[in-house]
Amino acid sequence: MKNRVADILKSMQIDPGQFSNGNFKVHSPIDGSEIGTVQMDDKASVDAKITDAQTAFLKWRTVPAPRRGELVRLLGEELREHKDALGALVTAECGKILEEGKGEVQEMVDICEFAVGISRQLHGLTIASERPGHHMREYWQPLGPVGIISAFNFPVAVWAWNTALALACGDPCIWKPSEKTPMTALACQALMERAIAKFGDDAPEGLSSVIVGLKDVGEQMVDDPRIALVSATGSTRMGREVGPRVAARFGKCLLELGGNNAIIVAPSADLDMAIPGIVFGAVGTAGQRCTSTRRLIVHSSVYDNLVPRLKKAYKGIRIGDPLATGTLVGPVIDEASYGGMERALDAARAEGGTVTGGGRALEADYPNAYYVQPAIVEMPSQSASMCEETFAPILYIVKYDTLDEAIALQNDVPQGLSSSIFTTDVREAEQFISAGGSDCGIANVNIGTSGAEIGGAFGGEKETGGGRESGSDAWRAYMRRQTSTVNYSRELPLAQGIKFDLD
Ligand code: UN1
Repeated sequence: MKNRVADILKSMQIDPGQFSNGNFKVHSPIDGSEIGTVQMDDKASVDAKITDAQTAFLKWRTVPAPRRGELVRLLGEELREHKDALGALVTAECGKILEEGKGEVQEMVDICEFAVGISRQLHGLTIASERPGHHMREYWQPLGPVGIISAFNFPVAVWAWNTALALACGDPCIWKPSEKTPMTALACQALMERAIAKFGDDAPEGLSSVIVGLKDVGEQMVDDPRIALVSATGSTRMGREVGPRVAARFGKCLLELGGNNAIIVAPSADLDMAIPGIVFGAVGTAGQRCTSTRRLIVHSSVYDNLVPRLKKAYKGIRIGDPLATGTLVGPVIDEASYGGMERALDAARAEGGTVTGGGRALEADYPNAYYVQPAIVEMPSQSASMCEETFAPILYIVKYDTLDEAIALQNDVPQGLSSSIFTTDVREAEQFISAGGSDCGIANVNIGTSGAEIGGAFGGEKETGGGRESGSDAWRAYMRRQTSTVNYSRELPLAQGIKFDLD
């Protein structure tokens, strides 16, 4: 695997030698082998990077936004050029199949293009003033350095969603990637540096940097008051630590945490569409997307038709080397993740569930990697273990009789990221996306829960953390709102009609 990774790096004109003298080993989940080493940051180097970002901010905020967008355009070009190689590096480091690795890089290209447009649209409002001869306006100003914390499962796209918008908005970025995927992060930084070199002098030193390390360097970034916004993607447990720490210093936080996403399959559902949608949602990325389908809420009239067809589809899923063509499910990230899956399946059994699948796969071929058989778990009712997010390919199935009951089940978990319904009944579809319907940030009809496009705002409610990234007006999180009232008259009337006469 090491040689393969070296070839991938070389094809991006990145010297593999830079991954040979570090003090931290990186392993591929594909076969568990070491693929390189990286140098960890320490307290002093993290501090220096934050200082540089703060200095960079003072300059970058004055560069006109459409010019800032030009840097993002150049980054997008680099990513487009190296899509296949970066996609393969993502696969080698996090184990998702190559199609999904490349798809992730495509998402990066898409957000760059979106952010270039946004760089000409950082618009505020004009607001009617109650005072004669006054104008009231709202401006959006650059915020300050943005700290990005990302997870192993989307090792590069999450950075791009944040960085593309943050740079267009006038904010330098410091990225703390997962310690499981530092090489893809450093490769992205190399592409960013190339884009900066092409862009020219307006880009100050320290505009984009990566900090490599464990929890301590992340905490240092989270606690530093110079980091204006902490955008953190990962588990709810991580968010529970990060959120209050940032709040304690009145910093801003954008949280993208756990999901526990359900698909409702209604009596009128087109099962030929629903089945591939469910399978991709549940086993894609080996169940390690925050948008993965974890629960299936099936109308009792279609249950006996759908579930056997699903089990048959699961039997045909090709598990194996995610770099090989035709593989649909690669390994889970590590042993702990496999253990978590097994524990969740045991808990489901104890709660009366019937498990089909599960267990380790390909152990003889890959003794040091963790391939698993995706599992379907038929549950008598929505139990406690179904309310937890296990980052593995487990799909729990429960029955329902009325749509109200299905929506209540869908909403009755602590997380609120993504949801969907398969129905051909317009009344049901509209009810699902009404005020009394799904309580999630994403509510889809006749597509699965995962695979959101970048044009929409991405994120969710409740324990998902409430943040929104990517499209729509998510750019506003990276800016500070400024209300400005200008008096162009020769009088000084006070608001609320207050008289304050000096004689
Ligand atoms: C994540 O799993 O962290 O909707 C993000 C999707 C992707 C993003 C997932 N566009 O599945």
